[in-house]
This record gives sequence, C-alpha cells and structure tokens, in this order.
Amino acid sequence: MNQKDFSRKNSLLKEIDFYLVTDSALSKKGILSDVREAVDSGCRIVQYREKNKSTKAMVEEASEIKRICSGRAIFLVNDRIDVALAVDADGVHIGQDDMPLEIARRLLGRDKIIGLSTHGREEAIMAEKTGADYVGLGPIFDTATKKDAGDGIGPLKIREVKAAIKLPVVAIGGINKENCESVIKNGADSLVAISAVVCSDDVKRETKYFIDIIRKNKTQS
Ligand code: 3NM
Repeated sequence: MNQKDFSRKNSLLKEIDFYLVTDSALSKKGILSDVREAVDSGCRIVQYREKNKSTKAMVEEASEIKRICSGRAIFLVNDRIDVALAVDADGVHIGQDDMPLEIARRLLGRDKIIGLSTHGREEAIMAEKTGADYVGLGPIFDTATKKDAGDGIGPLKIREVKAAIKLPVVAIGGINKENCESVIKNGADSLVAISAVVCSDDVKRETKYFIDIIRKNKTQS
C-alpha cells in the first residue's frame, strides 16, 4: 500500500460521525432498509453484524449492503473475515476474542480497515500497537443489546482513552438521544447507537438526529 492509500484510509475515518451497526433481531423494517435509510441520511460507515445466519445468507446480505454503501459509506463486516473477503468489503470490525488482529491484517492486507473492540486504556493502547485503524470503546452505558457486554464504563473513559492513543475512538453501548452529547463532549470521534436507531419507526430521522448532534458538538469542542 502506498502513502496515498494510507492517507485515503485515514481521511475516510476522520470523516465518520454516526456509525451504523446492523441488528437483524432488533430491526423493525429489516437491515437492508436500515442501511438504505441511514446512508441516505448521511451515515458514512456501516458495519454488518450478524450472529445467526448461514454463511451463504450472510454473503448475499453483505453483498447487497456493499452495493448500497458503494461510493457513499465505508462498509465493514463484524468478525467474519471470510465474508468480508468474499464481498470485498472495506474491512472488518473484530472483538478481543475474534481473529487476532495481526492475523486479520495478514489476511486482509494493509489497505483494508480493521477496527477492534476495546474496553479501556490498556486494550486501546495494544490495539494501536498491533495496527488497528480505529478502536470501538464500550459499553459506555449499560446495554441490553449485547448480553455479555458487562457494565457501562462511563463517558469519562473516552477522555482517558483519547489521551492515550491517536486512533479514532468509536463509542458504543447504551448510547441514546439523551446521553449522546456527553459521549461527544468527552472526545468520541464517532458513536454507535443500535437500539436507539433500528428500533425506531424512522431510521432516517433518528440517524439525522445523531449526525446533527455529533457535528454540532464537534464544532463546539
Ligand atoms: N458492542 P445499543 S455494546 C455490539 O461494548 C455492541 O463492545 C458493545 O447496542 C461493546 O446501542 C454493543 O443498543 C451493543 O446499546 C450496543
């Protein structure tokens, strides 16, 4: 990968604000509709997160999401590097117990984006050292969406992690309209709010709400 490609990846990540993660169990209108509405609303990063479908169904769905995102939003696949490779996604998002980052990097190559879930400062520092392009940090607040997420770490943790690493930090877990300002004010570059968006009747409107509030708070800080 040459210098130009590196800067392209980094500048793409600098532009993200609201980050959509799909959830087929919670979605009211289906994940393809959610992705379409979020991207139409200006969302610039989408993660396909699916835990219960066949590989064949995942490849089909991922390829449709890639088509919707094409030229408009970064498209990542959660955990499944094989699915990401099959559809030539822009990258993956992996957790601490998924494929080790160095191996994921070897499989995907240097120009793909790899995000890693972290839960605090030490994991975030390690993520940066091992070559992640951004870190997820959570759960910021208690959440029922991910059963094994653990207790909320609180928005002040974002500040601590931001001071320790240079990578973009994406906050996740229990974030809603009421608490999202505190997340951005404490330095998050981007945020995920799964249930707050995909359980609503109007994904377009909710996405727009988060994007506006993130941009407003970023320009003020
Ligand atoms: N990962 P909601 S929390 C997928 O802490 C996921 O890494 C988390 O859903 C982490 O916005 C989470 O509905 C679920 O709380 C977030």
